[in-house]
Amino acid sequence: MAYPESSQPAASGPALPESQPTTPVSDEAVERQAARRTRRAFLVGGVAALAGIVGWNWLLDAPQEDGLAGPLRRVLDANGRLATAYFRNTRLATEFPKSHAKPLRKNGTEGLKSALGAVAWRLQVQGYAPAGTTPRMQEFTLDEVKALPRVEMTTEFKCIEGWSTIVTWAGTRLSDFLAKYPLATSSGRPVDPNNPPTDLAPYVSLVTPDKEYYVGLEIESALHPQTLLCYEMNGAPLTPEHGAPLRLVTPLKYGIKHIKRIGTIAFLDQRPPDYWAVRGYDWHAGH
Ligand SMILES: Nc1nc2c(c(=O)[nH]1)N[C@H]1C(S)=C(S)[C@@H](COP(=O)(O)O)O[C@H]1N2
Ligand SMILES: [Mo]
Repeated sequence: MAYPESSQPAASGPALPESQPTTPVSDEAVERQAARRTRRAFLVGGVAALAGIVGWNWLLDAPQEDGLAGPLRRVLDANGRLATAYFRNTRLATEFPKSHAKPLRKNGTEGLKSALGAVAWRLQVQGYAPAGTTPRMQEFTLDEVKALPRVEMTTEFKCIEGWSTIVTWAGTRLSDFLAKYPLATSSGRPVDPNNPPTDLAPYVSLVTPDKEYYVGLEIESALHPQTLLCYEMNGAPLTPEHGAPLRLVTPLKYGIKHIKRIGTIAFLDQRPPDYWAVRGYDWHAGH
């Protein structure tokens, strides 16, 4: 199949994603918009400066800790702990207006070839266990996953073959799932940067029910706020080809990591095998 937006044949190995052509806009329209933006920036900037002066005086009046105003010190400490613990090299993927979403092509059928009994399907989760102990196993129905907070996001899905599509996804954050069901820690406590670092599993493995497709993630990616256990695409329930009943969506990574039809999730102390990494692609597959 030839895809017009890709200059690389699909079989030629990893291709860099290309920027997609956007709707052409006249110079005049661009200038009008720029002028509006500048006016708004002045206004927003002025309000921010005022808030800054008021806030700054409040901060300077507060008692000092470590040569820094107390409230500032505490915020920096808390954020610093979280950031250094989990989001050292992280950013957020750009989100788009929902109206930009387009149908996503079907790509990749490993692990989807056998019939899936919708009634029999359960998400199996293997908890993180200290070495030499038997891990906890817990089963979840789709309804239990759907009972968690629903998050919707419109992000760009990028396949390593060189094409991309903006898609609206809905599901639950893997981090929210783990807040309710604390299976990523050996203590069974929710993820918390104040816990000893060894309490948290460094890796996650996701495998289809038939074990034909499998993905490995670092825990930082699994806990990222845009990493979803996803059950809806472009406003409709996921179809089997797109990974029903549950797939992974993690928009800072290429499509190869967005495993469709998740059967088992396991929290591990070793980097798990990954379908495309064992075939020569980068294990992290970030972009
Ligand atoms: N189970 C499973 N998940 C998979 C694949 C696969 O072959 N099997 N292919 C991956 C690749 S390479 C891509 S680009 C996306 C495509 O998702 P889509 O079919 O919903 O577009 O699924 C990913 N997840
Ligand atoms: Mo892909």
